[in-house]
Amino acid sequence: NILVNKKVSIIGIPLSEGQDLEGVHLACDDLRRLGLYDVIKSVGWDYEDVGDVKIEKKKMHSNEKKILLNGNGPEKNDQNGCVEYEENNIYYNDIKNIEVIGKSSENIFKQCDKELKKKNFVLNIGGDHSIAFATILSSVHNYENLKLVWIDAHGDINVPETSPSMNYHGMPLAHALNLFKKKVPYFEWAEKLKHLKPENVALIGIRDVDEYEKIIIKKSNIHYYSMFDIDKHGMYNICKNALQKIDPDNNSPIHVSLDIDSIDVLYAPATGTLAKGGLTYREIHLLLKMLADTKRVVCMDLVEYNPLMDVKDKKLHCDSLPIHADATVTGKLCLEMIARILGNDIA
Ligand code: NNH
Ligand code: MN
Ligand code: MN
Ligand code: MN
Repeated sequence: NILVNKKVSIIGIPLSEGQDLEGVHLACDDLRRLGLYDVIKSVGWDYEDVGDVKIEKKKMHSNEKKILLNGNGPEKNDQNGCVEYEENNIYYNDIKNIEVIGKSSENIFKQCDKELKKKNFVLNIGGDHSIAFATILSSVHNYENLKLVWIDAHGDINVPETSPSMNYHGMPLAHALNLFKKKVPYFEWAEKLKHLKPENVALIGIRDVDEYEKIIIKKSNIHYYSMFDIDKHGMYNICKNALQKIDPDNNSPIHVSLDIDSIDVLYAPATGTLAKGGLTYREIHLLLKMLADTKRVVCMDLVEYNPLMDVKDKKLHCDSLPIHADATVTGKLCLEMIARILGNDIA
């Protein structure tokens, strides 16, 4: 294992402003209550809970500066696979809650940076997927040649010009890849940082991708695997292929960004943007086990779990982890996945 400490830094990131629903900010406390610490200990790791990152409240401005784009609504050009934008009066500070997200992201970056420097396994519990811009830049900053496995029903690779919702949680992958054409307000702190390279990225599980996002994905040089690819080849082969593509030498550190909506609604009903036809219980466990078996995962984001939407679970005989008896379906799965990525080998 490249992490000799066998210690997990737990970072709670109750940021929910990247999407429209209440509740994702409760996930970290919910998992703490359901047995997060006992689960980590039960698979042979020590832990250090560094608490929650401060989420900055929006302040009122009399003269909010607006950054004007050159854009006329997204315009696609299928022939050469380019996405072109023309004159259109979209302002980057029309991204919903961009002040809260940008300022809080700096706090996230600093906290992750501090924990990664300890050579701990850094577990970032969201919050929505907005947190991933800062966590990934932090991993890129700390680990030479970092690889990223992004597990999601969605691409999260919209740029503001193509976003149908102006919700930032649909954009963090594009932002981390430096695909935004303009500077984003409140993200000045990140402008000089190293960004992610597309050839180091595998996107797995996609099935709900916006029209222009498809073009961005194809054009971007990232490696991507839709649900159809998983249906056709099976998760074992998909994961093997993805790792081979992003890390042919088998020696690089890996950041996993896990959106709970990648998993089928049957097994993970508690998330804001449900998309049918997702990963099965076995598929997500196999994927996480194969990633754990590399012994090179250094950081994981677990995002978009909304405890307010969760449903009651039955206690099953196979629930061997020390999870609280009243755990709900999605909450329990979150803890199982954390155990899995740390290397819970049996069954
Ligand atoms: N693609 C949509 C958007 O950009 C939805 C994104 N929603 C997610 N992403 N949950 O993981 O608004
Ligand atoms: Mn996502
Ligand atoms: Mn998603
Ligand atoms: Mn969606």
